[in-house]
Amino acid sequence: MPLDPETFDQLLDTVRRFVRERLVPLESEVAENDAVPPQVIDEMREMGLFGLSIPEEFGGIGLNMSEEARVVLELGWTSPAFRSVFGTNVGIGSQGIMIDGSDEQKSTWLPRLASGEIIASFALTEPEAGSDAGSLKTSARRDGDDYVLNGTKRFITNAPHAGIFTVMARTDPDTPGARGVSAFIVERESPGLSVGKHDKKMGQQGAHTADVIFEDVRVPATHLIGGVEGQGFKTAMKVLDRGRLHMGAISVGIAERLIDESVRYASERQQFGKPIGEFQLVQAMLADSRTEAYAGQSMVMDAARRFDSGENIATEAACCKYYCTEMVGRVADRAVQIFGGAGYIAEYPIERFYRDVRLLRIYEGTSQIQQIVIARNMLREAAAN
Ligand code: COS
Repeated sequence: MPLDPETFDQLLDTVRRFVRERLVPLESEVAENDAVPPQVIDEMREMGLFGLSIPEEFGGIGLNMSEEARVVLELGWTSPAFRSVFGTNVGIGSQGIMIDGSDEQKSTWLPRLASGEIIASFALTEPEAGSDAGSLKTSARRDGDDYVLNGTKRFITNAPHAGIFTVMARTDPDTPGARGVSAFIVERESPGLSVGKHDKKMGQQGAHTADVIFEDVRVPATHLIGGVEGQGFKTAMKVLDRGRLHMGAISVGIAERLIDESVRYASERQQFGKPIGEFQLVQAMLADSRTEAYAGQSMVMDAARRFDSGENIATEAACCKYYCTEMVGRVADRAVQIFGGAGYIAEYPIERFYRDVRLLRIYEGTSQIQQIVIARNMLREAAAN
């Protein structure tokens, strides 16, 4: 259910002001300390940001995908580390429960995720199973009323802060590939579950990833998402379809910030006796960035509208993720070029964003995986007709 336009505009305005007035001034501090201040996280809770996509009946704001995309475009104006604080609750951490969870699973967990009381992480990737997610090895062996989980998950966003994990594990050791995989809700406090030290990364300081290790972790059978074995890979793919659209939106948002920075710098910086923005070679870079960001935004909003009308958007979501994350990489590269030497030093935000956006082309499916998804779907459709 979409919000009434007035309420939605108010939300958008509140988020825009919070991002620009509260978060932007904290960017360097967050990058330096590799942490978002707890007080800011409390403010995010109060604003309802953890529950943006969770339906109102479970205590969230219940935005549809088009509305969520517009909010995410605003969030892109600042360091992606801020969005990561609540991003997994809005997206990949909660959506497995939302899409395929039982009524009881929804009413148990969604209100706590919507309020930000607990954080949810999505645990798919393993040391040996990245792009080939269907080959995952973490096992879930049925034992009475429980499953017993063993294995290691890698690069799990928000793992150090998570209260629950959506874990994809193999319930059927005799079925290789996607069909033997099931999805579980696993509580952080479960005996045998440990979280590794958080990884040192190229960028996105303040957002944390870590290994999650399962050693004979007993999970009640009631925590099997949807109560059906063998559906976990499909759940993960559906979660990622939505997540990839969200990634497209965040990329466009960051591109807008970088364009704003680039235009301001090009207007102020003088060389050869005039602002560098008066030189056509600089203008060409600005124009390319504006054109590409506009194309990205149009794609994201179109795919979001189709999603809201019930269409299968697996192809469109992959197109958005692929195009927009590559696009913001080019926009960031041009921003460094326009800033020249200043684009390379840490006093300006450009080099930080340049490093931050590099991850977007990798997580939630690399660009190459998106290409495969798009082309496979095209060929399947052609074969079906
Ligand atoms: N929605 C619903 N079901 C889907 C789906 C989707 N978007 N995509 C695939 N499926 C289903 C398929 O229909 C198939 O079902 P059947 O067995 O009933 O036919 C099943 O899932 C397996 O699909 P597929 O055969 O395409 O699986 P593959 O092992 O070939 O893998 C890719 C497909 C490569 C696309 C998948 O592994 C992937 O997305 N990898 C990247 C993972 C990723 O994004 N990781 C990032 C970490 S998470 S932040």
